[in-house]
This record gives sequence, C-alpha cells and structure tokens, in this order.
Amino acid sequence: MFTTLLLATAIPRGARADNVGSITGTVLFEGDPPERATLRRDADAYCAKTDGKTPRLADEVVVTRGKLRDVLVRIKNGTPGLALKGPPATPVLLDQKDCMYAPHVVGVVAGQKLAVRNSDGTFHNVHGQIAGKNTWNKPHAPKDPDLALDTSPKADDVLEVRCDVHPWMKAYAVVQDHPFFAVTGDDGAFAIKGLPVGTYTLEAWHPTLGSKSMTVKIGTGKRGAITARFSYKP
Ligand SMILES: [Cu+2]
Repeated sequence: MFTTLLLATAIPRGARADNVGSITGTVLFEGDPPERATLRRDADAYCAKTDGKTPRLADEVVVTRGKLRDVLVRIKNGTPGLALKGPPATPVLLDQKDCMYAPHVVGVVAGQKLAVRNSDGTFHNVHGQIAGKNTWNKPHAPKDPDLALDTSPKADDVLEVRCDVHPWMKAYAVVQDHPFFAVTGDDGAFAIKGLPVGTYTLEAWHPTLGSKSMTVKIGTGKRGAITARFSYKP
C-alpha cells in the first residue's frame, strides 16, 4: 500500500514513467535589434588590453542573425511529482573573463550554489542582489580560488550579480524549483527534456526584454517531442 502511495505521488495522473517528452525550440528577435553600445573600459588597463583592437560591445541584448541570446526558457507552472530532492551538489559556474561575466544569464535550482571564477589578471568584486536587497559582496583578487556563493532557496527569484569596479559587468542567476529550464546561446536554441505527459506553461525570460509565455501540451508518441518558438520584437 505504501509503495502504491509513493508511486502515486511520484508520477502525475495519466503519465507513464517511461513516456518522457521534450520541448525544443528557438528564440527569435524579429526586426532590427537595439544597437549595442561600445563599452569604454580604459579605466582599467587590464580590461582595455583584453579588448585588443576592437572595443567590446554591451551585452544586454545580443542578437545574432535574428536569434536572441541569454533567454532563460522554463516550465512555469511546476512539474508535479518531479520536484527535486534537493539542489544539485555541483554549482553553476559564472566566470569573470576579459572583464565580462560569462555567461550573462544562468539558470539555477533553488538552493544551488554559484561558483564564481576570476580568470582575469585584475581585481573584481562580486556583488549579488535580489530585488534590490544585498545577498553578498565579495572581493575577488586575481588567482583567488572560485567563490562558492549562495543563490536563493526561492523559485522565481532573480539574483543580479554585478562588479562595482567595472560597472558594465552584470549577470543574472534565475531560480527554479525544478530542473526543466535552459538558456539560449548565440543560436537562440533551447531544449528541455524529461517531461511527463501534461499541459505546461512555457516561459521565456530575458533580463531587459521581459517575459513571454505559451501553453504547450506534451502528449504520447510523436506528440511527446514538440517544438516551440518565441519571438521578441523591437
Ligand atoms: Cu570587475
């Protein structure tokens, strides 16, 4: 009896454990993307040197051939029975490289740590805020070991990370209470796998362009692998 109950909570009604679906897709930016400002980084000679001959551009909105980078795509309405038993032990890596954060947007599971690395030969400080409230502010000298920093135990929180030494440096860690999310790269592509049959709200989140959502249905057989497309416009 106890086993039956456990199974009943582990698998949503109507879903079969062996029938897992996937959502793959692309995030587009249609029309002319906003112009990326040229960053002035000569206040720090190290940063300016990593620019080489071509000045670096702001990374708030990065569009490559109509595809939008740095969009976190996630299941928004929860995934009954698939909640994690705790955050993954492996932290999510945020690198400070050439005086930029890489990546610009990461997704984390509630409670998962952020490993912040300094790959630069200059001093950074790592300043985290959630909704304007400080979470930590750490000095990070060259060759210092990675920092293991708390994110947040609360789904939907957005942890904003900045460097007060280099005001153009900004990154975002977006919190989920499940593992069903992905962040787009230069190709605008995302893939979320391992979903049971069901109806989901799929949300796209971008730091400055905002959120969009749609309803998707994972069915059986061929209807288990669906494609989705989000489109942002100027
Ligand atoms: Cu910095």
